[in-house]
Amino acid sequence: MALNIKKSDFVKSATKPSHYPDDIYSEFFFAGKSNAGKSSMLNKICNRKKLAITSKTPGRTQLINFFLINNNISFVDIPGYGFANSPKNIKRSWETMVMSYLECRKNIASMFIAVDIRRGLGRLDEAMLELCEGFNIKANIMLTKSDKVSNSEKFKVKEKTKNYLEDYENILNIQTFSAKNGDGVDDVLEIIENLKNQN
Ligand SMILES: Nc1nc2c(ncn2[C@@H]2O[C@H](COP(=O)(O)OP(=O)(O)OP(=O)(O)O)[C@@H](O)[C@H]2O)c(=O)[nH]1
Ligand SMILES: [Mg+2]
Repeated sequence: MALNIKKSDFVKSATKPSHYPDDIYSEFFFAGKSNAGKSSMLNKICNRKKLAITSKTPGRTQLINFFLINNNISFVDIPGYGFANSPKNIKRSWETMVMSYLECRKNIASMFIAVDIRRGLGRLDEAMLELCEGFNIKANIMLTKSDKVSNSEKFKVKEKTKNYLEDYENILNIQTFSAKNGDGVDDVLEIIENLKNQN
């Protein structure tokens, strides 16, 4: 069964744990390289245009943004990593923000990691996967912007990614996704439905 999202609300933005909302609901967070399409994915699955702010300018999401879904599931849009020429102080504040999120948050059910299908997995995506493995967080790889490539290319990248990640034990799913044509939306909703009561 797939999750039916009837209601989605922005709760708050935070930079540190003392500002987070209560950790009472199963939480799914959206990570990925800057500009990979995290915020667009969140909006698409909630069927909302501007719930999370999206932008052509990489590095748009600079805070940890919390959303409440159907009054009983939590979604979190975390800042992207690795936008070109990001200065050292931004890198450091990203690390502090994300590390403390991963360390403190007890209600994390799973993560969705957005990877632009035209670029494929990068070094920083692998670092993120390893980081999550260390925290025992299961990951779902979303190959985003799939509307930009042919069906055969979609298949090819998916298989390649699957083979490449064979040794990772914390990968649950590898899916293509498009915020433009809805590819993968039902799969994401099904993944969430299946995981939401497991932690
Ligand atoms: N064609 C196409 N464009 C997309 C898709 N998803 C996102 N985009 C575009 O990619 C750009 C970045 O999207 P965002 O959702 O803001 O990306 P993000 O990962 O949240 O970026 P940061 O918050 O900066 O880390 C925007 O111009 C979107 O319109 C998609 O599925 N298809
Ligand atoms: Mg964003």
